[in-house]
Amino acid sequence: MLRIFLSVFIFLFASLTWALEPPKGHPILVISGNVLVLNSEVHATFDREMLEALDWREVESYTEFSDGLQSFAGPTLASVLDAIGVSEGTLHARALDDYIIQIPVTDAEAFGVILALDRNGKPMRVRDKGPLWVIYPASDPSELNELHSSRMIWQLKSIEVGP
Ligand SMILES: Nc1nc2c(c(=O)[nH]1)N[C@H]1C(S)=C(S)[C@@H](COP(=O)(O)O)O[C@H]1N2
Ligand SMILES: [Mo]
Repeated sequence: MLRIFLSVFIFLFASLTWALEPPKGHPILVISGNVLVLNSEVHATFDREMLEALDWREVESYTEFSDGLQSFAGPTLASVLDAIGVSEGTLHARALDDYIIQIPVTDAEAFGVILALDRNGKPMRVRDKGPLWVIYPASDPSELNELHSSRMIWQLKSIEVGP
């Protein structure tokens, strides 16, 4: 009896911690495909407030595009994937300009990738490569490489999670 009670309790607790509320604000990022936790019929959609509640980091980084060290802030990609139960596979990331690039899920942890919303303390607008820019932090210009640069997709709007 106790065992049944305990498993019901654990199940309820697990489903509570895994629920994802639908966004109240303007949707910024839509993730679909092999996703365990959804907040609409087929997507996990995030607004800024939801992204702010994840593992928020501020990193000083060089990019191929910008001059000198820039400060970027946003949730780690790992925490976004964690929130929707994605632990393996490939992210097919798409930008507003329809640039598409594949990002292995393993990059999230391996390179401390963040989904930057702010640059130098300000939210990035679409004209500043926002609202989301995938950043592979590089504290020295010598750490920049063409593979990671090509995965640093700006104006990111959606991700399809595939095998
Ligand atoms: N949305 C979007 N992101 C993108 C690209 C693009 O064309 N569109 N180009 C990628 C490539 S191939 C590189 S090398 C880096 C840096 O490109 P840049 O030096 O032209 O800024 O951004 C990446 N992110
Ligand atoms: Mo590139």
